[in-house]
Amino acid sequence: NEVEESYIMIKPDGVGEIISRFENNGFKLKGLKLFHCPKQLAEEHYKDLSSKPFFPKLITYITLGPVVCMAWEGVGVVASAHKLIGATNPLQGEPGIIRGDLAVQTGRNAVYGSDNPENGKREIELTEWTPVQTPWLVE
Ligand code: YYY
Ligand code: MG
Repeated sequence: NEVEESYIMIKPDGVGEIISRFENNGFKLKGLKLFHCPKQLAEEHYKDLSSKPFFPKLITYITLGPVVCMAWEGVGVVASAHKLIGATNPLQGEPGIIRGDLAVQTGRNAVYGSDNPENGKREIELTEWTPVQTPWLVE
C-alpha cells in the first residue's frame, strides 16, 4: 500500500475526457503539460520496444503532435491506471475502459500508462528533463 506515481500520457489524438477518468478515481494530479515530444525522447521512452516491428510507427504516432504528459499520485495508482486504460488493442476493451471507449486501433490507442512504479518514476523524470520553454528562457 505504498504511495506511487504513474506517468500517464495522452497520445496526440487523445481527448480531454481522459483526464477526468483519473480524477474520478480519486488520484492526485501532480503535474500536467502539453508537450511535443522530440523523436529522440520518444525512442528513449519506448526503448524496451526498440526491436519490435511496429517501433518506427509507434515513434511516428507519438511525435505526430503534442501529447499531454501527466504525473498522477496515489496508493496503487499504477495498477489502477492500467485497469482504467485497458488492453493494448482497444477492441478488447470493456465499456467504461478508456481505450475501449475512446480508441479503435492498437496503433492509435490514445493513452499510455506506466507498467510499474519504477517505470513511473523514470518516465516522469524523463519528460521533465527538457521543459518545452527552456529554449526561450535562456540566451
Ligand atoms: O502497454 P501498452 O501500451 O498497452 O502496450 P505495449 O505492449 O507496451 O506496446 C506499446 C505500444 O506499442 C502500444 O500502446 C501500441 C504499440 N503497439 C503496436 O502498435 N502494435 C503491437 N502489436 C503492439 C503494440
Ligand atoms: Mg507497455
